[in-house]
Amino acid sequence: RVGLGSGAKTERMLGLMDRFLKNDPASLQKDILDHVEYTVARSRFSFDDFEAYQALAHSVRDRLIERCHDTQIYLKMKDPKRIYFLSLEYLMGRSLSNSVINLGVRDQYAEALSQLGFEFEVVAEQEGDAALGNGGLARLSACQMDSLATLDYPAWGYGLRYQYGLFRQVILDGYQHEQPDYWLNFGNPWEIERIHVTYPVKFYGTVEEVDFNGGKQKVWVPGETVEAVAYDNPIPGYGTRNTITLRLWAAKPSDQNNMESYNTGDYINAVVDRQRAETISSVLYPDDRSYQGKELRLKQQYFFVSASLQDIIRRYKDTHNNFDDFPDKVALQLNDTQPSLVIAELMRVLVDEENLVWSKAWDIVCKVFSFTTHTVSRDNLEKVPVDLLGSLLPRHLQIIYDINFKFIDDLKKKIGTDYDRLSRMSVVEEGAVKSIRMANLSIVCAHTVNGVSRVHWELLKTRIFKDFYELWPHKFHYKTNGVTQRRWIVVSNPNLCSLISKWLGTEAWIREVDLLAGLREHAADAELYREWKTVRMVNKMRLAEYIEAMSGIKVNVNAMFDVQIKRIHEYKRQFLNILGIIHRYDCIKNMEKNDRRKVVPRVCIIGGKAAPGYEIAKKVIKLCHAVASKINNDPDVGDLLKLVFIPDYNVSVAELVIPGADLSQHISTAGHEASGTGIMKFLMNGCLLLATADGSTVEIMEELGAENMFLFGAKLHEVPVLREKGQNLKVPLQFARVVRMVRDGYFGFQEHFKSLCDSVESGNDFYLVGYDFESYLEAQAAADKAFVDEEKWCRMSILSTAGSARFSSDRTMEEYAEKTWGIKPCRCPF
Ligand code: F58
Repeated sequence: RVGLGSGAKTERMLGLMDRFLKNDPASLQKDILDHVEYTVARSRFSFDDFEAYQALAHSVRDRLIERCHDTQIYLKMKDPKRIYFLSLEYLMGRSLSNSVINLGVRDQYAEALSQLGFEFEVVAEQEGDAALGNGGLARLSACQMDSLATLDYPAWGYGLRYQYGLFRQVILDGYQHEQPDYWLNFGNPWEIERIHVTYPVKFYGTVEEVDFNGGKQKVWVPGETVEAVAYDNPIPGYGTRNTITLRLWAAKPSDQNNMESYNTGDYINAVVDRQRAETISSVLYPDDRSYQGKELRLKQQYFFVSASLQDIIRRYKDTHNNFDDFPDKVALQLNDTQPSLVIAELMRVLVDEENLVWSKAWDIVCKVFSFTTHTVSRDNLEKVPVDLLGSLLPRHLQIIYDINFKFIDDLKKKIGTDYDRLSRMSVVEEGAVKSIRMANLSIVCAHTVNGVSRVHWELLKTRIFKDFYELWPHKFHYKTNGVTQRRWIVVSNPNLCSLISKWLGTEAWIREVDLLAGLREHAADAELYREWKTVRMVNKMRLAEYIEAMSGIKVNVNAMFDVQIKRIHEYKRQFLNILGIIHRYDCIKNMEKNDRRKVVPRVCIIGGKAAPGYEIAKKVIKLCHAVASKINNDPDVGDLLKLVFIPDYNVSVAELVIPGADLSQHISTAGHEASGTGIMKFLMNGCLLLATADGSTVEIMEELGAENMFLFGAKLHEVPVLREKGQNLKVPLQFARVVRMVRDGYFGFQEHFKSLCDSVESGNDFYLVGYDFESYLEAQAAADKAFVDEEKWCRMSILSTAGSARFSSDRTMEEYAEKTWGIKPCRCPF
């Protein structure tokens, strides 16, 4: 093996430089053809677009592997403090375009392909999405990985390699149906199976006390062992050789159990039984509402956490022989509470296996963890029933009890015998189902608790974690979320990307995003307007083609494209959007023919998945289809209004839709969206925003100026007061009218929509759909007015992109690195 270290070795290493794979079009072409022949096993004289994709992907993969290895060798030599990002969900989407752009070889590949008679865009379209997550939290992890790599941070991502990602949404008769996502069926060239990187993960069993050093020591005697196998997904940085790794674990049967059953003669059943181990990593839970206390889910969590920690400790031990420096070398980031069992696991390893005394172990644990929460509601916090935890992980339950015992003991000394408060803050919740509060456990042990926007931080301090904030105000911070401009401009909107670079006179903004603000000085330039509008029109045409291909609906590209794409949720209020569309339709119908000429034509686009068990959200999808079929077939309306539901919304659909949107809606009831990140992607792409003052929108408004967006709705502090009013809350007549239309069966399915209508009836309208309706319509009218003034609209659009720099995940990751993790960039010099 060649390693780095001594001068001579480094020399030798540098001598190997010219072994790097070459990136000129001729070399790339040869690589692609080799992969067609030897990897895909098709003839190089005859292969189709999909096979071209596979070969191309493998050739990119070779380059990624090379960089991954170089990065790891360099990091090993430098041994900096590393950040380990633990998340049970990642929504990576497609990898090809992103990888070749970040590697700086997109044009070379496009040329190589074109000489072979293929078109890069067509080939890239062959790729399916990696959808190992639900929504915002999962896509955020993916954006952050891209930023960590680009900014040269010594980072690792850890997660689970689900065999089935988020379900595919199929619409039949307007109803959502869920189908499994067989994403691995055609192979996955973006992962590297590390058959030698495996760890045993144990479950069940008992805890026994044994004599140790003159005292007693608790020992866990597990009942079942499953093997975790590493699959590495390289994440290339842009403009750097650094390529970090997202290591995902798959469950495999272990050789360590069931040996007995082989000897009993029941060979077949023994094999089948072993194979069941694989179910742990088989499917992603598709609910993004709250955590479920299901055994399989808990198994997934522990499986992922245990394997990751073994890997992290193994790497640490490569260069250290005790744990004194652990907090100086390792930062562990908990992406919400799903990974929080790792706290008990690290305590167990340090105390039971490494024989550290409890206080020393606890000291280490308290220095390494930081916790980010993504929720605003106390009701959605994760609770694990004690019975479940006790049977699956008996030793961990004891450790959590011990942590809590000491915590409550200290707390009593500080706050006395305020039993209500003590019981609220306890890690253990007493009650019908005794449970562990994973958020409390995380807060107790983390040195930092981060919210995801400023508003979210306020809510953490004043509502959700008020008791903890009062105890430890220094722990609570926020890092406003961001998204990566590489994926959300460079990959998804190449025309806008070139235009921005042209007007800024540099491509440097792709790494130094603050440069985007430079567009402001051109915001009144007529030439930029012309070019900006052309780019936007081309994107709209691309979107219109997609809509027609998918739904058969022809849309007018001169109409305003008004988009709401995100998970379907009551708090996100897609229902409000649809009721607004019904109102618009109703107005058009009741207008004199001549007046219809004044209507600003709209194409309303809605997309998103509802959790499979979320009845009311599924009804919203059905309503959208019912209303669409009425409107889209009404000759009175024609091109003035169209409603389109985009099925199976995912990352790659977002990449197509966002650049083509004129207006996007982010209309959650104030106080319900922790941050929102979709809005940032629209902002970067010069789409105007119609939004409530919720989550990160408040900060976006400060950056852009309220005059450059369309804001409406009850403010955060008004919401509780309005809810108090209940039935006495005044709702506008137009609202009553549109709800009545749905209720009376104007769009059919009267019985089906009853509960939906009931949910916004006065006294019952928790999300204040009725109350906000009037100001919503006003904001929509303001958007119509602005759209007619093309110059004004274009200026607002340019200012949106120019004002988006602060919402880049590069900024978020720098803040985390500096303020939370204490890590520094470590750039591979090769
Ligand atoms: C989302 N949370 C927030 N949770 O809703 C959104 O405002 C924020 O922008 C985003 O995180 C990123 O910070 C979210 O997506 C989940 O999906 C959980 C999955 C597990 C069950 C509970 C919800």
